[in-house]
Parts: sequence; C-alpha cells; structure tokens
Amino acid sequence: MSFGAPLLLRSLNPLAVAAGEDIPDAVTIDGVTLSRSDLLGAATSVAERVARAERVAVLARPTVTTVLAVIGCLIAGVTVVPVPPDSGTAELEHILGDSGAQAWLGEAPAQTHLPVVPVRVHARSWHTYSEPEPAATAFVLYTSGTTGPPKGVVLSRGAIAAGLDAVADAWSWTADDVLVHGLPLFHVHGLILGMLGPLRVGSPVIHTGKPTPQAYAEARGTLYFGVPTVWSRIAEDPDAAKQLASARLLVSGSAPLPVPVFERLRELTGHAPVERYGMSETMITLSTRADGERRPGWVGVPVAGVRTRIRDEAGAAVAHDGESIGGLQVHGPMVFDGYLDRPEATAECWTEDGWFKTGDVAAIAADGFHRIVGRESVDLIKSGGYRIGAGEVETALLGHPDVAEVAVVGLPDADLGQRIVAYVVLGSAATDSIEKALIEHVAEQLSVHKRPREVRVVSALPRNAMGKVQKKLLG
Ligand code: MLC
Ligand code: AMP
Repeated sequence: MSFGAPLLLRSLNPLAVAAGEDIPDAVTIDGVTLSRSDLLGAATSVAERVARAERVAVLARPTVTTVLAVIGCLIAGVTVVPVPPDSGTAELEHILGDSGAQAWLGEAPAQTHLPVVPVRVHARSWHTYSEPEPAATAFVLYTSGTTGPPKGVVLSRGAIAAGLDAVADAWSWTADDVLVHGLPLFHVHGLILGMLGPLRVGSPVIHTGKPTPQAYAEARGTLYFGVPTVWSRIAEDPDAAKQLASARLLVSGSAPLPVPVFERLRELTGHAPVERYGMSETMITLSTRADGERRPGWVGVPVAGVRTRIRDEAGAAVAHDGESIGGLQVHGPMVFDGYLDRPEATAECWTEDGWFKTGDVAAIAADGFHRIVGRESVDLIKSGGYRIGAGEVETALLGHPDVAEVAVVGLPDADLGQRIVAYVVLGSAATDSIEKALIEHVAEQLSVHKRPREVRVVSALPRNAMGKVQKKLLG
C-alpha cells in the first residue's frame, strides 16, 4: 500500500482496463451494474462536460448519476459539493451560497437558479486527464457545528487517498472483497469510504439503496459498512443477521456501537464487528483491525499515519490508563484543510502545535486502545449516525411564527443512539397539531433527517441565574 499516491485515476486504473482486467460488476446501485470500463468511459465523458468549472453541486441520491458525477469531477479536478437530496429550502440556499457552486451536475432540485449540466449514463469518452496535485480540493462536505448553519469541510485529494489507504490497511481490504452498504452518498461514510474506497481498492461495491437488514442479507458481500442503527436493526432480525455469517468483515462507525449490539451480532453472525471512529473533518483515524483484537465498547488504535493524544481543559497531557478522560486530538495526513471561508472557526479547532481538536472526549488504555466517551458539547447530536447541530434546529424553529423559545436536545434512543427532541415555549395559544406542524417546518427548512422526533410544548425552559438554558435538566 503506498500512502499519498495519486487518487482515483490510478485507482480506476485505465491501464488495467486497457489490459483487459476489467471488473464487470464494479458498481451496482439503484438496480444498475456498471463495469469498471463503463464507469471510466462514462465518468470521463462527464469530466469533459464539467472540466471548465471549479466547483459544482451534486444532489447526492444513491444513483448511477451521482456516482458518475462524483468520479467525473475527480477525473477533471473539479471540486464536488455533495448536497443531501432531502435538503429543505434554507439548507439548500445556505449550501449553494456558502460553497459558491457554479452549477448542478446531474440531477437538480426543482426551481433552481443554477445552470444544470446533465450526466449521460450511456455516453463514453476515453480522453485522458493528468492527475491534479494532491493538495487540490476534492470535496467540500457540509457538516453541522454546535451553533450556526453547517460549515464546509474542505478535503483534499491527498487527504482522501491517505484516508482510504489507511482503512484498506486496517481492514485488510483487497480487490477480492465485495463491499455492501446502503448509506447516504453525501458524507464520509457512504460516499468517500463506501464509494471511492472500493474504486481505489478495486473491489466491487453493491449499494442497497436503503441499509435494511433484508437488503444486507440478500446482497451476499464480504465486507459490510453500517452505522450503529443499521447494526442494531440487523441484530434484531436474526434471519437476516445469520445470512451475514459468510462475510469476512462487518464494520461499524459514525456513532458509538452499543456493547449489547456488538455481542448480539457476534452471536448471530459469528463475527465480532470492527468498530472505527472518524469525522467529516478527519476521515477515519481510529479502528480495530481485521488482524487484531475487537474489544466491545472500544474503537481501537490509530490507523496508519495517525497520532493521537488526550488533553485536559488546561491543555495538559492525560494518563493513558484506560480510565482518565480528556479531549481527543488527532494528527494525520487525512485531516481536512479547514472550514471553507471560516478562518476563525478553523483556527479554533487546531492547537498551536498543529493538532486537530475533535471535540470528542476519550480514554486511551496502556495498550493503545481508545474508548470514545462522548462529545464535549451537548449541542452536537448524533441521530442514526447523522450529525445535527442543536443550534441550527433551534434557529429553524424560532423562524416559525408560533415559537417564542426553544431548546433542542439529543435524548438517548435504543434505535437511533440519540433522538432529536425540541422543547418549545409557544408565543401564541397552542393549536391541536402544533407539534406536527413544527416537525414539518424543520423538514421544509433544513432536511428530513434533522426533524425532531418529538416536540414537547412547555410553559418555560429551565434557566440558570444568567438566563442560560440548562439543557442537562431536559429529558
Ligand atoms: C423520521 N421519520 C419521521 C421522523 N423522522 N417521521 C415523522 N417525524 C419525524 N421526526 C420517518 C422517516 O422519514 C422514515 O419514513 C421513517 O420515519 C423511518 O425513519 P428512521 O427511523 O429515521 O429510519 P430511516 O429513515 O430508515 O433512517 C435510519 C438510517 C439513517 C440509519 C437508515 O439514519 C441513515 O441512513 N443514517 C446514516 C447516516 C450516515 O451515513 N452518517 C455518516 C456521517 S459521516 P419513510 O417513509 O422514509 O420510511 C461520519 C464519519 C464517520 O460520521 O465516522 O463515518
Ligand atoms: P460526522 O462529522 O458526521 O462524521 O460525525 C463525527 C462524529 O461522530 C465524531 O466527532 C464522533 O462524535 C462520532 N463518531 C464517529 N464514529 C464514532 C464511534 N465509532 N464511536 C463514537 N462516536 C463516533
């Protein structure tokens, strides 16, 4: 495995295609299968259409169009801004405005003001492009912070190449694997690991549309990716789970995998899942290894090229005794370049000596294993593996004419890890269906996956003497 090698063109390997080493089932998605040479020909044709742009938006539904759009941009050296397909009006406007995307590539939402460049699935081109510099930006991925609208995470080609090579090494991922997952194509997990990973490694990938237990059971892969909600649903479906016994590796990440789910999966499938830890900003930095111990409740050791450390609030080193906790800081070649056009937010998350402050609290054992204890802020919620800022949901709800005050929290949930709950003080008399109307309002403004599961109307929010809402008292 060579680290920092050029991304994708080499991984799609035109030479191997020309030499007849095609992969007939390189990508299966939305019921369509493309060979590696189909993919390369069609994506190169996309590259020709888009090559003069700098940055384009891709409405990231799980379709061949999305895959070709992304690969076409990587071939041409154009930056991709993946857009959640369920984005509401405010979120869409924010992502387009903030990113400066010049056009939609492929599908576009209704009533867009941007030009639309079509993706033609059956077009082919064999033009060759030179590999852009590793420092060139591949993606701007939008991700939530504790307050304000989502920020654009700038990821370079070099970071992605290093991040993919590091997980391939940790998971012994080779061209003999068949990857299966059904995760969204606008985040690190589903898009970068789950779509670019197999293209770089040379293993076929089957995208199941939705990550349901039945779809995973039917796909018959060797390597499976899921967020803990997916694994917990599989663990509750023994018939589906048992079909995964013939796989090589089950990988969980994006949120903590509950120990009972780990144990139940091991019982039903015969596989102790590999758990790994990452962020949009860092890709994957910690993982248990295919050839190493899998310890329930622990996310393993640094992947190749990564160093980690834990620090207390004063910035002092914390003992690696498996019990003492501190803020987790990471260093490695897969870390992002900063938040787009936000120098202050970018500066805040780096230490003076160049380590990225993850915002997660962790313990490190003497043998180097890491345990993620939680987030430093209650205002960053993880629900079904999605990262949602309490602040953005609160701002959306305050935009509703009936809402006077609001506090959004993530409450523990057996299926989703956390579920979004909004405590609302109304500014007008309550109507019968106000809760439903407020949930819909968030879906229309932000996105379907940022909707509160519950709205609780209260007469007042708990506040301290300074007037600050005491979120820990809600729940
Ligand atoms: C949901 N529903 C609601 C609702 N919320 N209805 C009314 N009110 C609400 N508040 C609806 C849904 O639309 C859906 O309807 C049905 O209820 C079931 O919803 P659900 O329980 O959310 O299930 P589902 O839609 O299947 O979603 C679960 C999931 C999804 C696990 C598939 O959360 C998911 O794809 N998560 C992956 C997130 C991810 O990839 N994160 C990676 C980030 S990168 P209907 O009609 O549609 O059935 C990262 C780095 C790293 O973190 O380390 O990887
Ligand atoms: P995102 O930017 O959506 O990728 O979310 C990143 C956050 O997900 C991290 O900061 C963690 O809080 C959380 N996370 C990812 N993987 C794990 C894991 N294996 N265990 C616990 N938390 C995780």
